[in-house]
Amino acid sequence: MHRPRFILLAAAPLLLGMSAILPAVAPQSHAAGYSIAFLPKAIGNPYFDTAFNGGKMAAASSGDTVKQVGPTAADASGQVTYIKSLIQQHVNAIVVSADDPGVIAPSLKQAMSQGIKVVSYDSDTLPSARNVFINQASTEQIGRVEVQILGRELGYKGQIAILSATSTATNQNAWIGFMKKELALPKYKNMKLVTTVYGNDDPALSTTVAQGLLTKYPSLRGIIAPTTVGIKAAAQVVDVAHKKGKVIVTGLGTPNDMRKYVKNGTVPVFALWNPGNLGYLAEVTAHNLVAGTLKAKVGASYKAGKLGMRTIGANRVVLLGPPQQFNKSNIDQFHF
Ligand code: RAM
Repeated sequence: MHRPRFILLAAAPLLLGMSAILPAVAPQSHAAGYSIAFLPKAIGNPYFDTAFNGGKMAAASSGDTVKQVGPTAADASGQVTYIKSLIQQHVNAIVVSADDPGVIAPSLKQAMSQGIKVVSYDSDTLPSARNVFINQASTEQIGRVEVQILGRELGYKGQIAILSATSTATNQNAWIGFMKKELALPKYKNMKLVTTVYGNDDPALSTTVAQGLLTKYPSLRGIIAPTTVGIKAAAQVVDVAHKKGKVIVTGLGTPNDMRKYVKNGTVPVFALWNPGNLGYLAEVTAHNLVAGTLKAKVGASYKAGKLGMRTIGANRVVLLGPPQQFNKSNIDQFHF
């Protein structure tokens, strides 16, 4: 017990002497490193890995420690188990994409009651169960744009289907709601939505349900898959079935997954945002909430590093930006 104190005292003059030649160290910068956990819908989904890479980039400049944990299948009860364990680990913030808005809400509220900041990203939970939601783009725009793309490609005629993720996903369900509103406009009167099927963001199941669509609806002209996993499976199935051009696939995909299908015409146009920037913005927001430099209040503004100033909007939602459309002429500019 006494020994270390003696060593410290004995070393003090030496340390004091050294301080003159050492660069000034700001202890606050070390203290500002927070532990922030990303909890995606499921791990093993390249979309969420890209988002997490953005989170890592933000953490590298703030000194935070980030990790990504989550269920292997997109399953809300699996997420609850992880939230409980993150509470026990006393992380400073949880960044979560909800598999179901309500199922994870009680455990997130428990986390918040213990001082953990909760930022939802990609797919929201109940607003009362998070401090801020980082929305990738306007929900209405994302939903409508996918129908607009397919309408243009099909000359506003024919049977179409939706291949979604899980039936409880907040984001997909909200987008599908706006797809239906768009489809109700007079210009789509000859386009008929025949069914919505769910591939649960699982590549094998998404492939099976995409195959099922082609068998069950031989006159099908288009598939909208508002999920990066679903659109990849649908494109593959249509391509293998030699239905390119007969069945148009669109929705939300990553340029790396879609490049081949855009070039061969199976997916002439699709949309997305920059998932890396989404993760970056979520990390910066979580950091500022933990640091107290941002209050989770409508109208509060903060510096979001390379993304510039951001303001918390209605319902405590922060918007990343407009969705991007990708086609043959621009896809080679994107690599994620
Ligand atoms: C899948 C997930 C995610 C969604 C993207 C478009 O990877 O369902 O929640 O935002 O697709």
